[in-house]
Amino acid sequence: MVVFNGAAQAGLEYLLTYGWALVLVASIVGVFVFLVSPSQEVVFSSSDQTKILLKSGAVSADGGAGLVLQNASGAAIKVNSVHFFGDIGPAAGFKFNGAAPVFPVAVVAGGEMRFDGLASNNSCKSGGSVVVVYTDAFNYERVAKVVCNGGATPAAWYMFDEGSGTTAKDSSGNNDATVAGSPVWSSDCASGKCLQFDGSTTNYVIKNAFSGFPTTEITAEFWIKSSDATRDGTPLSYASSQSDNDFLIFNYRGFSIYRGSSSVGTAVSANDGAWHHIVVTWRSSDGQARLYKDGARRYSGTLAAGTSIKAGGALVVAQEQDFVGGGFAADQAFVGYIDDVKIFNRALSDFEICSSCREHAGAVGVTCAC
Ligand SMILES: [Ca+2]
Ligand SMILES: [Ca+2]
Repeated sequence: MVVFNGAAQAGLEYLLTYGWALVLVASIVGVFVFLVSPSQEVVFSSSDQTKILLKSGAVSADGGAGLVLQNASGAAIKVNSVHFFGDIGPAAGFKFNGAAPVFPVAVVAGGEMRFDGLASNNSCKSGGSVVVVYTDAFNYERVAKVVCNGGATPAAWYMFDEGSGTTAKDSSGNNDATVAGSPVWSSDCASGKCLQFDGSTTNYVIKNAFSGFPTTEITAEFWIKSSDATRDGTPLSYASSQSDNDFLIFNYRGFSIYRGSSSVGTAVSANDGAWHHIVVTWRSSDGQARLYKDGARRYSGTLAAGTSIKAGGALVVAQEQDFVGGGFAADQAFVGYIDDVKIFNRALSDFEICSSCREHAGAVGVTCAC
């Protein structure tokens, strides 16, 4: 029961009677502020943020020739205006889908929005964002904001597209790794080539010592496919002189996240024989630990608040380390396929992780649940 005194009751009645007018005035003021202050940060409802997506990842949008967004709204839209924040652009000669933009520009469902001639070409990693104002299929004007991967410099990005050899190139340029043993280079992948592991302790990918491993905030993401029902398959382990489980994603039959001597169980599995996008984030400040599966946040808890991962350790893909760079056990080895492993120095947002899921979901028949 809520009891109002006379003044509050009068205020409530006033709000109920005239609230619509206040909302209208606030909306007009908001639109006006947006129009006159394009550099101002704008906050929009999350429902609209999934409609316009960075098409091919947060670092390189299309391989060096511009920035590509996608109309993921499920219907044709009309783009009324585009606003860039941060140092993205546009510069002289700015083009939208190959031509000088004359708004509104129609974009079919699933269609591309390709921006060329940007001031900081192809750099939707520089802390910027793109705001797209568009009219949807119901003739409503909507606003979608695409946040670039600001501040999240990848500490490593293994695409496993080499297809042969003993080097797994780090596309971020920091930590090329060694492919040990004889995992199979496969074409059944989320993107390009990937590696298939058979669960033997001699097959893995290692970077020892890893340069610049995140210490107080991290995102680890990868695509995996496994149908193994017997092992505590480990996609990723980082061991340091501080702990052999300094940062560990353990057991695809029911993932646990280890942070040194602490761990949490998520009860989320990924061994049903289908591809899955798995992302784990952790930050020291409040211990927030999250696990995402196929774009959806499936676990959120608290883990090792106030502690730090120790730099200078070893990152191993497909084995669980019991000392730095070794101590593998067959019953904890990964069986199956791994592709597109990324490590970031920041806990990525729900939106960024959703965008990352959609990057390769279509190729492997995954519907991102976000
Ligand atoms: Ca790949
Ligand atoms: Ca261990």
